[in-house]
Amino acid sequence: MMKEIRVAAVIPVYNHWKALHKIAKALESFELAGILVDDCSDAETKQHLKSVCENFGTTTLITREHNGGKGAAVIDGLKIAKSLGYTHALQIDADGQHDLSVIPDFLKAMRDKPDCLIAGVPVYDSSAPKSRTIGRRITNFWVAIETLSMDIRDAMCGFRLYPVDKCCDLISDGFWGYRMGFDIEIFVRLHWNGVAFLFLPVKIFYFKENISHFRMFRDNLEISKLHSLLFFGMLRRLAVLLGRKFAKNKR
Ligand SMILES: Nc1nc2c(ncn2[C@@H]2O[C@H](COP(=O)(O)OP(=O)(O)OP(=O)(O)O)[C@@H](O)[C@H]2O)c(=O)[nH]1
Ligand SMILES: [Mg+2]
Repeated sequence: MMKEIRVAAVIPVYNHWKALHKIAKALESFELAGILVDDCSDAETKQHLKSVCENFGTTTLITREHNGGKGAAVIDGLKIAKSLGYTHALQIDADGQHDLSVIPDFLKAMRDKPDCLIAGVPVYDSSAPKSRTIGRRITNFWVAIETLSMDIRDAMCGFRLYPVDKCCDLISDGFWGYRMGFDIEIFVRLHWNGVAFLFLPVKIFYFKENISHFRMFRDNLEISKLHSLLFFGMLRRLAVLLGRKFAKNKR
């Protein structure tokens, strides 16, 4: 018997509160539950998190005792989603940069292909900083090598709909990066495990008062280190990955 599909949004939160009400309202309008993971935010953000959860009964708040990074928070959210019986988790950034009107498109694609990872391809306007778009291209180049494929059109967009079980299988193995590298690493690892990807466009807004926690030096260093580990990870799996690639091309 097919498992009933249940979706929750998982939102890692670190000192981003301005868009929380708007996000919770959008989730409610799409009849989605929300799991907010507070990663040791400041008192002001905590106050807003509390008020959102009081106002939106479908929103659950998870509080981490130590700041672990975006990845650590998403992992906690995925574990909770599984324990609450959700089959799919929609990861959304808390800063309101994602265009949430695409949620129905993602849900439809997921219902058609429940084992697939449905991921966002960012659509930027002129407000996007050059450094971020260049960094993204470099990462996508490396991800193509690490997966020996062009299957992953974008590995950095934080808007994605995961099949929860497939992610939880990976979580028990541990990750190399728990901060900003996590979004990239989970994609490469899921691809190594044979998960199929489907990409849909998502508009990303860089509004003026946006607060970014992406630290140019620290996070780019983490991401560079991650790519070298993923590259050697690919070499260790080379025979399996090539075998799978040839079998796919033969079909
Ligand atoms: N849990 C947790 N979440 C974080 C941390 N840093 C950032 N986040 C969350 O991760 C998401 C993305 O963070 P941003 O700071 O916007 O980073 P970004 O979107 O990659 O960078 P920009 O494109 O510059 O906005 C948001 O939901 C943040 O609240 C952290 O240390 N812990
Ligand atoms: Mg952001």
